[in-house]
Amino acid sequence: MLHTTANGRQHPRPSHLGRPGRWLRMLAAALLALAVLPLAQAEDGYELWLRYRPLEQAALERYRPALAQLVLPAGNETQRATRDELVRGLGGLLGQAPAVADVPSAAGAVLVGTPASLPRLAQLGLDLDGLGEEGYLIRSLDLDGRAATVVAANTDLGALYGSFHLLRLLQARQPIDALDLRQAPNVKLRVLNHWDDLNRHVERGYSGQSIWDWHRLPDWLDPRYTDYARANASIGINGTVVNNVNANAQILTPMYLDKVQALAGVMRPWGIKVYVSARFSAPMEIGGLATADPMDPAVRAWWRAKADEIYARIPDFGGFLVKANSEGQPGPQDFGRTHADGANMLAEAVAPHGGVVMWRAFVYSDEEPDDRHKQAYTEFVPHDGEFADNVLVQVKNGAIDFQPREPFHPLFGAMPKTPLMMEFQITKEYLGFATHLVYLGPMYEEVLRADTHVAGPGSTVAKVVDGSLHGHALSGIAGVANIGTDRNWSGSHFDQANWYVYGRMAWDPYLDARAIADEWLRMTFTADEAFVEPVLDMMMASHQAVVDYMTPLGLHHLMGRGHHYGPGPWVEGGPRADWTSVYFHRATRQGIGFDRTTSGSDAVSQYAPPVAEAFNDPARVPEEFLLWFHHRPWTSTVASGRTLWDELVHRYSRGVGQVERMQQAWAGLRGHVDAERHHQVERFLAIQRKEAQWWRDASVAYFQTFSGLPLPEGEAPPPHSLEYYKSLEFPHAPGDTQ
Ligand code: GCW
Repeated sequence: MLHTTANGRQHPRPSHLGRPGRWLRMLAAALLALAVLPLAQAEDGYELWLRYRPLEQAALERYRPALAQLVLPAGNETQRATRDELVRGLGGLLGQAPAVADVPSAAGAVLVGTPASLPRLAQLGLDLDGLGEEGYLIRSLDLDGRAATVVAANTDLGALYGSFHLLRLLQARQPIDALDLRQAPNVKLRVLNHWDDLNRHVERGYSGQSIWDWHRLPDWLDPRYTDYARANASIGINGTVVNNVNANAQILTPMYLDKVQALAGVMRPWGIKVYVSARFSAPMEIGGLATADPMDPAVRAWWRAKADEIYARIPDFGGFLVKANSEGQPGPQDFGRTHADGANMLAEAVAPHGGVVMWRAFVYSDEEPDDRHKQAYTEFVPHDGEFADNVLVQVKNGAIDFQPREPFHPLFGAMPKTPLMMEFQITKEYLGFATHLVYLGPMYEEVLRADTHVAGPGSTVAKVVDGSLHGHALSGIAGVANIGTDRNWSGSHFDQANWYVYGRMAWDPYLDARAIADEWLRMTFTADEAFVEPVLDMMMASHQAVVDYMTPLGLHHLMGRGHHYGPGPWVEGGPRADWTSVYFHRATRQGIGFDRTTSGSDAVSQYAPPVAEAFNDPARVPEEFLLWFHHRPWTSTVASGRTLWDELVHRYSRGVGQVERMQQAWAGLRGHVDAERHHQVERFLAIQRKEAQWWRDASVAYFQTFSGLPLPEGEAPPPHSLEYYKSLEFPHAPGDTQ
């Protein structure tokens, strides 16, 4: 007798399950479970971490008696979404849909709601203080002599988040008989930024087209929107900016606002607010005004009227995200005004409605000869204290641009009077697109845990971002989405983990990247330890691997021009120096690296003294940032005892070697996971292996023309000439700007 397990393999069925009555009940339960699983069963990744496949027998026996009955209200959309998710989730995981009742009447009742929505909860005297509008508690307790579980919150949204947490516990096979959990998010705005154009092109998108089907909106609401909202709610994301920061003003026209309104309607039950990227010159482009000067009364009135128009349609509209005076985008400086002037004008328009403005600090100017690393700090710090209360300044994790590894941005901690949002990139523009297996959890963790020292030791970036360091009630994190129309949403199965870890760390920036990967693997693939452990190791080592084979030892910005695909350390010339590679690596016959010390560009001095001193000293700078801050001789010695040149080559090869190890580990896992996903990951790892080698070979060939040194012993020479690597062109690489 065979049955199919969560991962699609077949196993002999234990004989004690063979009684006919039980068989029929199980069959009926399975059919019911199928009925509540509207998503496709193919293992194409569509279901993300919400797969809800039946658990193995031991888990079923533990969980079923404890989760026999659902007691929850269904009086509004969020409550119904919660009920449907629990019925779907428990039905799928337990192989039988739980009974739904108005009052607890059996052992194993699960009460879900708020004191207002579920009177029985109000009688329990639960302490909901401190859970705020989004927090929840999950507790095992005795209810009239019967074991029960409560998921309680102050709001329906809190109860929804708690329900997802309960499902996650089952997916991770955690014990649920003595629960006493309290959770509330540390960060208020947990937002995805879609760099999606209105023609469905996604800037730096590697997973198909934009999921927003603008042409068919508002009349056709693709069911994918609901699944998107579910997935985001499951990890606590509560906002989405639907269009590219390189914004088209048309998003603010009535025709598009109709569409945004329709999307907001889908998102609302799941606690997700909709925001749009606003083009600063919109009053001129779609408003017929002669200027967009933020001090011009007509311009201010235009934005106020625009905000009123939006809020009349979308009362819970989140607000605006703005990229201004950056990479050619219009902004207040075009009119002789400051970033604060521009942000405050928009803030004034949305403030009466409770909206916010997320104003990006990703600015640098080609008229400014100073080190690009320094420019955002130089431009923004003088305006600390000038921004309106509902403005957040959104800062990329590092000072250059989402490079494989960057030291934390010196703005974190340097604007104590302004809430600073973190902007992470989830899409892997500089980390191998969607084909390279790179788990970003360790990278996010490294930045969030970095100590700015601005208010003494322990002043971590996480504390700046969650507002606790400088006492801000408003706080936020943004992640540039990796979501598109690909069936698996993110372009590859493992890139789903980056969406997941982003959401989990946005909720709690103190979480551990490994623990999150562990839960994600169990939810997404299988809880089979023989699978989880080796894959966890692969994921945790993957970020260092990509840093090694692309930009070791603090090198940065060495990718192909424009599309950013593949190596391009030779890139030079063109419209601006800081769009080239040679600007950043500064290789000469003598050495390599960007001197940002006090005797160089002095970017180090933008950090608090203890950090600045360490970064400034070649003996104390963390080795991963050596060439970020220092120009070093090829023959200088590094920690390993090797020369810099030898170490560089060693690291390039080490990165390639790590990808080979990932390939081997994955090949050994065939049979532990469905063939469909196993195959795609296997093929993608082969692409990664090939491209890692290409990065290594091209970089070594190029830098050797400077060092003039032989390759260390045992290192294979690049198989092609440097000219060959330079000649490669990729005119249709995905995700390029349009
Ligand atoms: O990383 C760079 C990208 C641009 C992007 C820009 C930004 C949206 O190459 O495509 O533009 O950053 O963050 O504004």
